[in-house]
Amino acid sequence: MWQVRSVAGTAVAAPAVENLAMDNLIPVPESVRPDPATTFALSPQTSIRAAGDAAEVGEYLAGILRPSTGFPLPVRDDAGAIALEIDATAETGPAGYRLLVTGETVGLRAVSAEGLFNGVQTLRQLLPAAIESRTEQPGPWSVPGGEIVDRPRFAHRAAMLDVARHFFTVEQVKRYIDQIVRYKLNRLHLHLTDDQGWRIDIDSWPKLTEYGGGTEVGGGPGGHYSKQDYAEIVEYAASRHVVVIPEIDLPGHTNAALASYAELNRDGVAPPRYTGIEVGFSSLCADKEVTYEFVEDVIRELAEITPGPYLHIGGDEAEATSEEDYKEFVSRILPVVAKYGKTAVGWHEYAKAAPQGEAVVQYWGTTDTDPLLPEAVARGNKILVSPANKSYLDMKYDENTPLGLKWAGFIEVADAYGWDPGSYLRDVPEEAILGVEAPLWSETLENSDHVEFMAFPRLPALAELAWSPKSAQDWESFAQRLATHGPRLEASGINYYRSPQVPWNI
Ligand code: TNX
Repeated sequence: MWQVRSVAGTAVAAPAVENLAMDNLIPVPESVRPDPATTFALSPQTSIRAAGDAAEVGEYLAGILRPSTGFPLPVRDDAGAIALEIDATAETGPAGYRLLVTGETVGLRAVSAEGLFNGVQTLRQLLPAAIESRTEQPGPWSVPGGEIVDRPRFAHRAAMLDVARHFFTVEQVKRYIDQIVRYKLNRLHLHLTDDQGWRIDIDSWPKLTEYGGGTEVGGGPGGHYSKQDYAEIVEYAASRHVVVIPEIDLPGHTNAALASYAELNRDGVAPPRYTGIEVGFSSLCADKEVTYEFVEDVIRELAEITPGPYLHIGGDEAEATSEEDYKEFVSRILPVVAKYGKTAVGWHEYAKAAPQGEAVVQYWGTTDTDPLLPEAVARGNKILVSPANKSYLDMKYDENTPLGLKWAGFIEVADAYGWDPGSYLRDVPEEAILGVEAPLWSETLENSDHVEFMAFPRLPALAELAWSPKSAQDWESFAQRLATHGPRLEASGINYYRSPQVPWNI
């Protein structure tokens, strides 16, 4: 990577040429106009100018740049060669940005702090990979000259983490948030409950976590978030312009709740806790009033601690619920979600209960059509696409992948990249697509190393589908650009799969 060049007797490390180009960005920007004759260099004297709402983004940027450069990089409101400016006339849309790199300055403009934050993710990718190191590195710290104007194709660019099958701590979730934002994702869906564990405190039903949270797949100790832990995740996510979407999976996937409260069961007998990986065997009772008292308490308490607009009510694989009960149950809880001020999100089966208006239908099927979808679109629902055979980060890459499942097929990097979220669903027009999600189920995943191995590098592939204009998407180009992210991921300490489809330069 590093060539050592001797200047007047001193050894100076110079970055390899690929770092001095604007063409290795992921997601690829809407427009790039390189100025190859020009380079900006960070120096010990560089300041960051960022005032008002831009200041927090300025501090975030400084936090990335200080450890590896060893430069002080003060954030000031009056002067600085790197300038972050909120400018209502920037014409970059709500989340886009304009980045101009000259010999003397780096100027970033956006209409919002969110836009600046996205621009900062671009700027860090323009610096040498070693910028990601948390220890001081030699530099030099050059940024290639030119101009980038960029904005997202889809407003909703999500990752999902299943903290129910295996529990992940607050620190592990924060780590994942920091990783997904590098690729400009802006939603984190937390799958908080399932057969194997209930992970969020509900004060009015304390045994859910006391007992129902005390195990996980394989019989480990599990764990759960206090409301304060959850608030900490939500706040951390917000500081990185990520909205948390909490999911309580209903009426199936509820063994942890049923095991915690006998009265929720049809026969009044609590089943044992479950640590296997089968699905579709548990159900709340649609014909018991206590079910609705329980669900309302859960939704109310969760809505109270969730500032974001969405509440995900699951609805998938309710194989132990009759069709009639399923529709009755979902129809009764949808108004409860609305009562507590939230927009419902559900796995696509819940569309059987005809949610109205802006409700979000999350498609996880393995084909490009489902009769529920055009009906949902006709009602005005928004469709979130996460086809299991394209976007499921828990599917194995190939038959040799040591982690993951394979029920939806193997998903190599080119498969994750090779579809178009806007036109993939046959009977859904692009205007009805809210965005893209990359779910990561954790039946086989026990730690951050595992999470990262499955997410990287497929998450960057899906992020490009969600952010970049269709016209700029191209597998050959993506694979070349991704290759340059190997050293970047390594410098960041992110584990990843060395896919043979990518010409890694490591
Ligand atoms: C299906 S996809 C599930 C999850 C599993 C996952 C494993 C969906 C909505 N439900 O319960 O964890 O497959 O890939």
